Amino acid sequence: MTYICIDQNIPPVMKLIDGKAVAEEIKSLTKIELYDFTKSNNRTPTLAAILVGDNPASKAYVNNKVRTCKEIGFNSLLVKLPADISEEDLLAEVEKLNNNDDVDGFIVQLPLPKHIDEIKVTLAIDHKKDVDGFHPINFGRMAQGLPCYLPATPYGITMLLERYNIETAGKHVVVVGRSNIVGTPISILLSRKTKLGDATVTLAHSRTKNLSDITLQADILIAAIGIPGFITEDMVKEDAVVIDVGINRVENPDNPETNKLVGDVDFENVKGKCSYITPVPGGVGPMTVMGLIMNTLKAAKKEIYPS
Ligand code: L34
Repeated sequence: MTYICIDQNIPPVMKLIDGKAVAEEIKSLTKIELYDFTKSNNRTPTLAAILVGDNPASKAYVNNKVRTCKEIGFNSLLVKLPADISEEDLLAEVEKLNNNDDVDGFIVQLPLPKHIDEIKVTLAIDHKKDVDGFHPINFGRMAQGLPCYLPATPYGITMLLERYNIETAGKHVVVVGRSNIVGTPISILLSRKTKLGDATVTLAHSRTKNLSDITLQADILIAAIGIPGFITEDMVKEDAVVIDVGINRVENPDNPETNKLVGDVDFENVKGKCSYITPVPGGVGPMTVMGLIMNTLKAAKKEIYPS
């Protein structure tokens, strides 16, 4: 018998984390859950979204959310408001949704125009309908490991890690970026004493010194800074898992009339070095939408807040 000698020094095979495909799997499972829900409750879960102004990126994201609701069979309600709406009038729209019994959960798509205080608006949302998980009650409950709506992007990331059997316990996770909607919550979530946590987390940001010394220690590197191609090959440890949360619109060299979507990671050069990587588009983005959908189903079932 002859044996083929396998070169032990071949580079590791990078595996793509296919957020689009995982989102499709979850959609199928959600349809089954929805069937049971509508049969026993005689109603359909309803998600509402408030979209202020006409920021093209926000429009695209909200449209994805509305389209996904339709595909699954949820009701959706899109409230479009002009960019020059007053804060008072926007707060009145929030109040209407708080009081609308047909609406299980709703979101106010961010960013809002500069003249509106985002914190004030977030605080005005009934935390029981806050399927974005941005209200301090949900955020605080998340930090303490109590039942809550998890913010959609961190929720989506944990679903991807779970689906690809990527262990987090004892791993060093480095998060780059400390926003309220991604960097800060994902760093808390992954450090909690839970199945998808138990990691040692470093939260790095714009004031971090010697950033690459830190990112090079990451078993799992989460980039959420909003700067195209910021994470370069020399910042990534061999075999690391790379989660790219950035969605940046840059000019498309092939067609200057259109925009190209790129992440915070220099994908082409980093992909050969890591064990897993999420692409942009088709990585975290579709899972953010699924995080929101899962929260909406939880809201309809009154799973987090029974009364
Ligand atoms: N209130 N504001 C609120 N809730 C949120 O959860 C968000 N976010 C972020 C911006 N503001 C928000 C989103 O919805 C980012 N985000 C989001 C949602 C969906 C997608 C990306 C970001 C998405 O679907 N991305 C696709 C491509 C979309 C496109 O073609 O533009 C992807 O494949 O990455």
